[in-house]
Amino acid sequence: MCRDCGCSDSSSFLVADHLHHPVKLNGFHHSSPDQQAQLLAYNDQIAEHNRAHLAEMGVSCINLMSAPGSGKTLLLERLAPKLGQVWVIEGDLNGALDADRLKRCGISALQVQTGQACHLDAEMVHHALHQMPQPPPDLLVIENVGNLACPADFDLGESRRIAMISVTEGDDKPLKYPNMMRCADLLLISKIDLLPYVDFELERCVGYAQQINPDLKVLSLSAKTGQGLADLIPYIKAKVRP
Ligand SMILES: Nc1nc2c(ncn2[C@@H]2O[C@H](COP(=O)(O)OP(=O)(O)O)[C@@H](O)[C@H]2O)c(=O)[nH]1
Ligand SMILES: [Mg+2]
Repeated sequence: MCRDCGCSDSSSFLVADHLHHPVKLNGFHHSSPDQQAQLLAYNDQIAEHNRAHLAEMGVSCINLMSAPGSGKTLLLERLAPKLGQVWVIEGDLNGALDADRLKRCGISALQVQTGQACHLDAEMVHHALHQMPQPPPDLLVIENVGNLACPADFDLGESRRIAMISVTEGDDKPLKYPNMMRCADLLLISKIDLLPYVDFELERCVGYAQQINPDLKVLSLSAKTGQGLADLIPYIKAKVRP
C-alpha cells in the first residue's frame, strides 16, 4: 500500500454509471502503519464477503492489474466477446472513458471512479456488485486502476489475479514490482507486436517474474494483432464456472 499518499482511504469514490458530472468527495489524508494494517484487515473481510457473494451466484471473477496504458481495456474489447456472458467493472480515478469504450463494443460494463485512490478496494467492488446485471454473468472482470503497486495489496474477492506488463514498459518491471508478481496467478506480456521497436527481452522479463514467483504462468500477446489470444482464452475459460 502507498504509505505517503493516503490513497488507502476508500471514502472518496463513486459508482459513476451514466453520470457525466460526477461529484468527488475528498477523503485524502495520511495514515499510520497501524491504521494501514487495520484498513487492510477490514478490506480482507469485505473481500471475503464479495467472494462468498460471487460464489453463491456462480460468478467467476478476475482482477486485471497493470500500469496505465499497458493495454487492459483493448484486451477486454477483443477478449470479452469470446468469453460468453461477461460483466466488467472499470476502475479509474476519473471519468467513464473505459466503460464507454466497452459499451460501444457491446460489452456490459460499470465504471467506478476512485477519486484520489490509486487502486480499487473491496468496498468499492461490493457497492458495484449491487449493480450487477441479472441474471448474473458467468465471468466478472475487474479492470483495476492503472498501477503496478497498490492494487497488489487489496484483495477484491476475485478468484484469479492477472497482472500485465507491456513491452514498452521495460523488461525489468517484475523486479521493481515484486508484490504484483507474487500475488498474480498469470502474467501477461502485452503489445508484443512492438517487440521489433523496443529494447525488451521477453526471456529476461519472464525470468525475473518467475525468479520472484516460480509458480507464475506467463503468456505473451498482442491485443492489436490478436497474437497469443488463442492461448489466453482457454486459460480463462478453464477458470470460469460452468
Ligand atoms: N501496438 C499495440 N498497441 C496497443 C496494444 N494494446 C493496447 N494498445 C494501445 O495502447 C494504448 C493504451 O491501451 P488501453 O487498452 O487503453 O490501456 P489500459 O490503460 O491498460 O486500459 C491504446 O492506444 C491502445 O490502442 C497492443 O497489443 N499493441
Ligand atoms: Mg483501461
